[in-house]
Amino acid sequence: MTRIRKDIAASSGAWAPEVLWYARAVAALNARAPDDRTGWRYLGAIHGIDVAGWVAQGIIGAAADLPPAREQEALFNQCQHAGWFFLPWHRGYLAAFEAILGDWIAGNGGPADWALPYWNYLDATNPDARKLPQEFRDATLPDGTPNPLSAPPRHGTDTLGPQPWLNRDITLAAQTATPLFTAAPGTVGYGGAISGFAHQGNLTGGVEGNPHNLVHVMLGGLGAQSGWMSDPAYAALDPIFWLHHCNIDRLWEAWMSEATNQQELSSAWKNGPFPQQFLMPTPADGVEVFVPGDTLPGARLAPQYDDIHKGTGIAALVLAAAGGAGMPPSQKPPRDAGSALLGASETSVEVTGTPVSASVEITPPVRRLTATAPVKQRYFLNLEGVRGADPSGAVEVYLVAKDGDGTAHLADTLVFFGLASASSTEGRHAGNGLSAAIDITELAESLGGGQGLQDRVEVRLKLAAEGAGPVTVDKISIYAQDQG
Ligand SMILES: [Cu+2]
Repeated sequence: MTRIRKDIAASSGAWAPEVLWYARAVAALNARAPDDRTGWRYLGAIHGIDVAGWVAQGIIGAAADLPPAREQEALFNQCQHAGWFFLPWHRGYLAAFEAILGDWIAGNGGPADWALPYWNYLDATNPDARKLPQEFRDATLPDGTPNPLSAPPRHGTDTLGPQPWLNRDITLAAQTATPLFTAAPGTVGYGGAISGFAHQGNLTGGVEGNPHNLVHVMLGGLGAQSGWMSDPAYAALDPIFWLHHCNIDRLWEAWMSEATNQQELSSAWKNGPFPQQFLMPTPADGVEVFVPGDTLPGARLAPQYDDIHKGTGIAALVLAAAGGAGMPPSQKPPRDAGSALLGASETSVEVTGTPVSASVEITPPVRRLTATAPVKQRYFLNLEGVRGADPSGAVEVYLVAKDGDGTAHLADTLVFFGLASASSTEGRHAGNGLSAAIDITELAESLGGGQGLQDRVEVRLKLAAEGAGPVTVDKISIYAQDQG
């Protein structure tokens, strides 16, 4: 039996059978006990759980309702963010979820091949693509009973795009701008930098930053009182989470279909992480191990999509001779492209609603990164060790021209999904904060009057949302990578 995942917008009119079956399954799984491995709350806790918060919000009655501590240690709080396991972990998670829901649906009169729909929010051919699907907003199901798809608290927007509190749009730029899956230190790769088992790793990947993190926060909102989608310890309890991640997974599938993109295939990645491995429940209430290699095309957890071109930025027809879609071959870094640290700020900065300045002194690298010189380089600005108390944070990053009028130019707005959990010193994998990089090559060159990077780069930081809690940035660094 093959499950084929379809665009939720493809069915004309609301409440297509696959969506109605999804809603019924959500309600049924919600009724299962918190220690039932096939229950809604157990599945959500695999992504993340804040036990005290779940009790306080009435999601569970008491901590004692949860499975034994050893089982929680092994299965809860597994989600992988800010590292190269982000995409394969979430792919295995979706597969386990789809199998469990599909099992209930098939057993209750629904189709045997039910598949999770995806939310194709960047489909330019659909004017309503960015609107939260109607089924996730209606108060009731067609039969008048409460709708579990619209119940979770969402304090952001119903239409994805720039907001007064988040001046950044979702894009498909990562689909064509990042041909390497794994980022060299301090650079942007499609899937993130090398990491171990990391609830919050150390460097966010291109597609994870945008659109993934932005969609979470646009739906959930920013600030202390944000909705579930803005917090990894609650996000997977919101049924829209699964349609969002299904689309992120489809973006990866599309990216891998482009022959010039370089998917990570090392055994450290394919068989990782070690010693702690990824565990998922099965429909029969068992537990199964999976490794990232199981999620690659053709492997046992590979998904099937009706289409991987619409709204993915990857054209259906790629001319082999052109070197790939949207990117001239000269810009593609070689497979083993290294990176070099050019400089870093001396002290940490506290970011609030009022712009704060910091500067990075550039030390020209002693040797070129590769033997072939002269080589054009790309420059990356990194915010490292970003911490804060809000569930997620958003920081506007500006570069300031040294000469001239000193105008600040927006380089990017970085969204840090799971800020609080990455800052908490409790738990096994947290406490180091989050890191993200921005490719500043073009902006730095225009500010430097064509002379490349200036000796001293002036950076200005400010929170995107008014009233959000302060964010600390441990270090601002600049890395260079040969353009190849
Ligand atoms: Cu997510």
